[in-house]
Amino acid sequence: MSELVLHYHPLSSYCWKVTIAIDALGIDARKQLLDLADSAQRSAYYALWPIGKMPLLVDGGHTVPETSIIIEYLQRHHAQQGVRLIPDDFDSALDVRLWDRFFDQYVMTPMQAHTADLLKAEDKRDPDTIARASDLLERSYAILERHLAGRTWMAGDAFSMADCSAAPALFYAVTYVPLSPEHAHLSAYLERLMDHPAVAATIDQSRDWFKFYPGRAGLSRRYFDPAEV
Ligand SMILES: N[C@@H](CCC(=O)N[C@@H](CS)C(=O)NCC(=O)O)C(=O)O
Repeated sequence: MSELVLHYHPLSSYCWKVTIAIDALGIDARKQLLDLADSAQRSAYYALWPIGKMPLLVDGGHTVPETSIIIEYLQRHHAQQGVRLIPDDFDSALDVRLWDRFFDQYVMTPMQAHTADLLKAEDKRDPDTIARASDLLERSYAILERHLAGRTWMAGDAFSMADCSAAPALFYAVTYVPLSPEHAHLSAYLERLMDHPAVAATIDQSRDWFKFYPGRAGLSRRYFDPAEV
């Protein structure tokens, strides 16, 4: 069988979504560190996937972009027998895809807007963009809080692709817009996610990189202590 390679970066939230899925599906894949700031790596990567977003899965001669598609592909072609992140039942699968999309569109995107703003020179930062991003995060948290009452995972009874998206999206989002006491269900869910073995393994592999995360001031001391840098 050809080698599976995932082009990734240990700080990238979308890469976490896939590394969590790889682990949960019991798949062996080589993780190839991608540094888009390096011009040679960047042009080689753009030759593979001209959109230039990571991660990217390469399976022999076949390249698979876009995290949700990568996870569907991995489940179909490489997962351990019987292990599922997207259920076989159509309506249950649709629910997983809905919440996966929710996290990508309404949590990851505003969270990334915060990171992108911090990467700009101070005089180029845009408070209006940040206010809009924070407002969207607050509204998403309120929807999630209602949805999670009485639930363990986002969709159905089992850990799914929706939870793979939720873990990195929420991990980083709360560094910019923290949860408050009114988010009791969401806070408990975030703790459950952090305790899931596949999530914990991905976070552990990224710990040494947190000192480079632009929003590190908001990271819990469980993950990053500025005094140790
Ligand atoms: N829709 C894409 C989003 C991927 C994405 O936004 N990746 C970020 C890293 S978390 C990226 O590649 N950023 C680098 C860039 O935009 O140059 C997916 O699901 O794969």
